[in-house]
Amino acid sequence: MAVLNILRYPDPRLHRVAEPVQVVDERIRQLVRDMAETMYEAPGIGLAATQVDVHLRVIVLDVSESRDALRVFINPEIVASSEDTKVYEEGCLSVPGIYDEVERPDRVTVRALDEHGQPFTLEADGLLAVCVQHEIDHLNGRVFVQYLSRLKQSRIRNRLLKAERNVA
Ligand code: GNR
Ligand code: NI
Repeated sequence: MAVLNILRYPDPRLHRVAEPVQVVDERIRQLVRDMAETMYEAPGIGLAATQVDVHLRVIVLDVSESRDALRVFINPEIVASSEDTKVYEEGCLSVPGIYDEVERPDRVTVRALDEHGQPFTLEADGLLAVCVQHEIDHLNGRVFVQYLSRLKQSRIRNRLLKAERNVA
């Protein structure tokens, strides 16, 4: 097991589009274990492989209070979205310290493979729906700040670049 390094905005690698997993093998299961350890240690409620500089379509997520309900999504696809939307104050492990409102479909149906390569379908609402959409965006190279105004994006970029200089 290993805690992996999480890329931080505005790292250009966060905008790479992840490739589908061809075979769910032991290598993928090891990646899932390392991603889960990284998410719990952070701590966060979700993590996309893109955030740890692995450009494969793999997500881990745990929105439970008790932190004992890991969900794994390989090659996830949103097959249905509700017309009605909800605004939620989002944060991101790749954009530390920044929280802002994002509007998304309130409910989504997701199809994916589990860590054994078995297909499943999940109907998500509430925080689970927010998180799974946020993570699938990462796999498509999209960070939540891209839903905000250009002015906010540029302020966030400058703030994080300055923070980076101060730790180096
Ligand atoms: O830990 C996280 N919390 C969170 C809160 C509101 C909306 C989305 C998220 S996901 C985030 C972890 C993360 O960055 N996943 O990509
Ligand atoms: Ni994120």
